[in-house]
Amino acid sequence: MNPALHLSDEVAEALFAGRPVVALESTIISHGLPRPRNHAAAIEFEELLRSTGVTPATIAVLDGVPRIGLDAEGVRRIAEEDLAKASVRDLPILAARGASGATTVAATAHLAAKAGIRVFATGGLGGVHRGASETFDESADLSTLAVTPITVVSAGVKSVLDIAATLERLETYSVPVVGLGTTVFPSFWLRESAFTLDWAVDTAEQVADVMAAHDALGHTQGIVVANPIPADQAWDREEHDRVLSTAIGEAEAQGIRGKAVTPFLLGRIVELSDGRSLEVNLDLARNNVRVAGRIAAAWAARG
Ligand code: PSU
Ligand code: MN
Repeated sequence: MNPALHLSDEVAEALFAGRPVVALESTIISHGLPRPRNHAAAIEFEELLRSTGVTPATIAVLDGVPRIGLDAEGVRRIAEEDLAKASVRDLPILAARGASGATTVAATAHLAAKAGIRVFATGGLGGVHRGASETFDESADLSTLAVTPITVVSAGVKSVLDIAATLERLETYSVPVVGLGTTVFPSFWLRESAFTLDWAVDTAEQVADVMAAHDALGHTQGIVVANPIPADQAWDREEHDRVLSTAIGEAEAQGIRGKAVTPFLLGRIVELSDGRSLEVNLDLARNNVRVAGRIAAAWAARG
């Protein structure tokens, strides 16, 4: 085991015994959901997994130590403290300085894979931002998935991003993208985007089949499972379109740049929708956590 990582006893025992484990990120808690709902959500995501016999591994860097699996105090800290938003490149700096950070999809995937975890649940992936041909603003989530063997369950990407460019990048990086029960790529709060996928799978077992074949071929990229929110939980499309265009306009007008863009938009969208987008965000995240638990169980069952 990598000595730079700290695994909780719960996670270490589950991995050692070959029981299912699902990684959970901390940026969604620290920077993606408002307080105090974020703390309740972090606890709930973990309990959703434990209640089905799957071990949750919430990941964050606390006082310089990359932690794979947090205790209750660690979960409280990612929800209540003003932590840095940490991508892969920040990990050595946090470690050297004894600092703390909430890990993005990229940093969570990187640390989870180093710990031997194969399945990860998040809300939405980061991707290529609108205007990226000028700003070069493309999430390290994509370049990290190019080199990190982990299966990430997400509800696609938000339409605040350039979805077409994001899917092109995943193709360039040879990251398989499979829709769960659909060949329409979802756009986070909505079940659909304007973009289709080449492949759909119907069950967690079929995702595990893809993972096994990926390994057998010697592939070391990540795999993206695009899991649309159930229809009765999706956001109203008209309100969605209206709120997003307002939030994107504000970000541009205020000159929000770089890693501040995603948290700014997420926060404004919750405010502009009177919290409706938040309920949808929580529902899709719960749904991803449950699906990831089933995939981890199917994977563990193969020994
Ligand atoms: N998308 C969401 N919710 C989130 C994020 C993305 O719908 O909370 C977070 C994730 O942690 C993701 C990060 O890894 O934002 C991407 O940020 P950036 O675009 O700065 O790479
Ligand atoms: Mn960025």
